[in-house]
Amino acid sequence: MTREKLDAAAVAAALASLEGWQRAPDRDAIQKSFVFRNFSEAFGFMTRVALAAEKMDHHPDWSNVYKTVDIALSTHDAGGLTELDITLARKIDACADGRSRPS
Ligand code: H2B
Repeated sequence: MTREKLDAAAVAAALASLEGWQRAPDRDAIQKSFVFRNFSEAFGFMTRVALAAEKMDHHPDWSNVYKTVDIALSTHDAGGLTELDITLARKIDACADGRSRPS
């Protein structure tokens, strides 16, 4: 998978195929908030994401407050969005597996 930066059209096409992900307002990244029923579900989700991210050697920028997990994806080495971020976004959605609701 390439670490080349995606152009604006490629980012737009990728976002159209992803649910709930949007461009970050202040940097070349995409972001999404996940809200779970409780902390256990949020942390279980984070654990699954951590394992998927480690396997890809591609990691999210994220924070957790109680049952909310805020995630931003960007390829630091490339200074912006690459195919790796889109692939990780899909894996993250699979980790949420319908347990989260839109914030
Ligand atoms: N994660 C993200 N999001 N961007 C990167 O550029 C990146 C990463 N680089 N995880 C990886 C690790 C790199 O530092 C290691 C050495 O492969």
